[in-house]
Amino acid sequence: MHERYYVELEKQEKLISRKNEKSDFYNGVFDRYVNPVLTRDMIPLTWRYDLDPETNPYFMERLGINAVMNSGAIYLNGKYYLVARIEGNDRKSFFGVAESDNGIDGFRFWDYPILLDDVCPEETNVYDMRLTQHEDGYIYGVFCSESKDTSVNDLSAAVAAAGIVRTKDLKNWERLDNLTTLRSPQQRNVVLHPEFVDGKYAFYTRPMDDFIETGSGGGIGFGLCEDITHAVIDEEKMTSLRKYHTITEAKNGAGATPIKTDRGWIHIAHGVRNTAAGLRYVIYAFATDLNDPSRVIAEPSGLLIGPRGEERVGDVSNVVFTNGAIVNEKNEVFIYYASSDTRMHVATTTIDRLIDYVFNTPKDPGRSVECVAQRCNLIKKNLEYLAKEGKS
Ligand code: M1P
Repeated sequence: MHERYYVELEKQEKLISRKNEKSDFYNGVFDRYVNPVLTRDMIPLTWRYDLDPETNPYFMERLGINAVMNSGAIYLNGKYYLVARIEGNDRKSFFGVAESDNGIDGFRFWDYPILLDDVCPEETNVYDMRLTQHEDGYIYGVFCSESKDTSVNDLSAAVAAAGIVRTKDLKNWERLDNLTTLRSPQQRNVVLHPEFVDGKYAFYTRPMDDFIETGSGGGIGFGLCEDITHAVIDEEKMTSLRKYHTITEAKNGAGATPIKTDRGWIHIAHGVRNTAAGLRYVIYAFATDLNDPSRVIAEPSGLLIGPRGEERVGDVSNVVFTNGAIVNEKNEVFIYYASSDTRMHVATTTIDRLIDYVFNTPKDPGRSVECVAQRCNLIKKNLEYLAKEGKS
């Protein structure tokens, strides 16, 4: 064995076993943590190096990893699992399962990444899996299946579709047909709802006219299908809409599988706006009706999580993106999010706090003058309160 192997192994062990702590960030809604939960340096050495000195005398990384990001999440038998998007130096993404006992540190990848059935010869890239523990007994993974668009004379043109797999143990994965949406040529950020709706499988979709631009796609869609093994959605209703001069103006997309609460389904999604420095991605939340999960019933104003500090910088800077959250038996909530398409973080809160945030944060009134009036009302209430308490 090359001596450098032991040095690298020790460095990695230190990184994986270091305790994560809450940072001093405070807003009362959620806690941030000092360390990321997954980085490319946590990818097993066996995935990157040839350990045999005969064939790798310089102990060179033969298959490097560029980033570990947008991860689906699930809580099973008291363990926290992330199905991470791992991007090789070759720009191709794939999935790997990382497991932790507490959800905030100690995430360790299993021996092998997930090798999906090779059923789509045209598929070039896969990424951003959402995991849904469905009431039919399966765990579904819905991800973006990307292929080259051969219908136009443009080297970069691509088509995004929703791939679907299912499993019971995160080890054996059965690939099903890609989702077909009859009225949308492209789909990304598709999430399976955990319960049947009107006896059918229900998906949150993100209709798009093209690979990057959503174009006429007005926001997060919702559609039903009879047969998950050959999923076809005819009509997509709109749920959370893109709106002018908000965090969702350019596009938005479903993120974590919706969380069921007494007050409604809580959705943690992403919103995108354009800036002179490029697209800015933030995470926001909304709630839909328990009986009609397509009907938005609460929309707190603005962003829930924005990129801060070091999170701002990476391969695609100024981005935070979520596609996985976990609720444990203590009603603690773990929101997993990637920063700048580079590494994974966790933010923690509770169901009670999330409900309070989603249902009691004022709505965005839509115009500066009304936003100032909204803030003045808060200030007036606070000054009156302070006076009453003798603290003014
Ligand atoms: O680079 C930021 C994100 O861009 C895409 O998001 P959307 O589908 O909303 O455009 C996704 O490809 C995502 O993976 C990526 O993090």
